[in-house]
Amino acid sequence: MSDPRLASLSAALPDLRLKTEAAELEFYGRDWTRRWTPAPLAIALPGTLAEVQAVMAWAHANDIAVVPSGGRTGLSGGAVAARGELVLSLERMNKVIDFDRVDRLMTVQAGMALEAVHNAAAEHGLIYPVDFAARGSCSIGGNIATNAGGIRVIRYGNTREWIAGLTVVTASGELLQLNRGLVKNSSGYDLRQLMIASEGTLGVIVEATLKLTDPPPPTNVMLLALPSFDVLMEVFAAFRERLQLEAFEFFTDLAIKHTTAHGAVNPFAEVYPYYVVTEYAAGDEVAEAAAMAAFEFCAEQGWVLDGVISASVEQAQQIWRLREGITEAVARYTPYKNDVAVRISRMPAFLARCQELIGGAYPHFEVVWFGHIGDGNLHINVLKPEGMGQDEFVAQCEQVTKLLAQVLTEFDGSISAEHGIGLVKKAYLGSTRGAVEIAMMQAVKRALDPKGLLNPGKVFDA
Ligand code: 2HG
Ligand code: ZN
Repeated sequence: MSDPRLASLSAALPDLRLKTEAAELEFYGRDWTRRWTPAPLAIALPGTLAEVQAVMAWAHANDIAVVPSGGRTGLSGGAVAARGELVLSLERMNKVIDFDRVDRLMTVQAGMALEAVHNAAAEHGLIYPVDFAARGSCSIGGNIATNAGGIRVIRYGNTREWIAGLTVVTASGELLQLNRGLVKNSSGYDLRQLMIASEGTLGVIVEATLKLTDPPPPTNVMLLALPSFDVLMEVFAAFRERLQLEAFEFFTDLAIKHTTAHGAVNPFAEVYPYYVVTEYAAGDEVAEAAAMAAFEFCAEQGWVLDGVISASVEQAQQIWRLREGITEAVARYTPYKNDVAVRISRMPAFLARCQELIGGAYPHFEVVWFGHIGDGNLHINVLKPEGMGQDEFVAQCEQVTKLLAQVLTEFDGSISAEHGIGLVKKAYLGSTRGAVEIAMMQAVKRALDPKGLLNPGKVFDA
């Protein structure tokens, strides 16, 4: 055992799985940001709720900081352990605990992968509708800790909407049962909602009771080619007026260049400047006709240049790969990411300002634009040029993010739409939240974690 402090943990919990090998510390100490050098004290992998409580009680008694850990697919450094923290991985706690057909609720352990949650819901003929590309690797606990969004928010909302109850272990190892699956509960503060998006700074989410719903009617996927950024919101409005949208996503020619280089197939013979992937209910002739009408209307206006409708599930998946594959396709350029949001109605003006700012600031960098345009959520990935040092690159990008943060304040937007603040956006929290609000959040943190041991330094410095 490398660190003498761990001896007392092993003595107290002889059955606890603990990892201390260098490769394991490296693996569990980082997330997808790859910006910080992992340096955890050790990795604890509890198998039961009681073990999680005991680990937290031990950490509390010994003043050891703890980083709760799921699939570590986060993009904001929220799950990074670079300062000698104990990583508390929930990966072994990955089972369905309960399903109730009348309540339409499924209780799962936090370490379950999102895709496994989807599959478990499907076994009961229902869906858990939150979905995004990292579904195979991310964990439901991490989704809740960041209030994950994704590609179906336009139809179903964020993770927050789908959580009917949480079991949480506090900083000192006590157990909280929050909301217990109730639909109605006006009995004071909703601590369940406080835990959602708290990024592991207020408690360790160990179990979650998820709401399930009916599967959507059959859907089709349409890929559209657009001539310019300016018509994007017009196309969105035209489609939303005529169709029940399940998703409405946008990306650029640069994005498609990278995803096709990574194995995705572009069904168009030409390369166009902008693209939309939309999925919509298409169960009958009326819906099919509405989809065609939306397309033809946009084509007549000159807002779309070309389009393809999926004719099979495989083709729908192929189209989705063009959008969902972007993060993976650009990962080798260690992108600097911004994940910003404004009200949907302000999107056109905001996009114009962003294009002006980003286009002017990075003429020497490749910038990949994409996002959940129907949610007012834009992803901006600046790709690190080959040969440029990581620190120099990040320093240049941070200068522009400062300006972007000012624009966001002007637009009443958010510096993080769905990825969280973590370490990456900590310096910009003030662009989105007022000073009084941040002081109150810090007070909440102190009340729930007086020793400041839960994921310290993430979101803000307490
Ligand atoms: C997505 O929408 C994810 O695909 C990742 O939120 C975004 O890589 C990104 O910047
Ligand atoms: Zn996204």
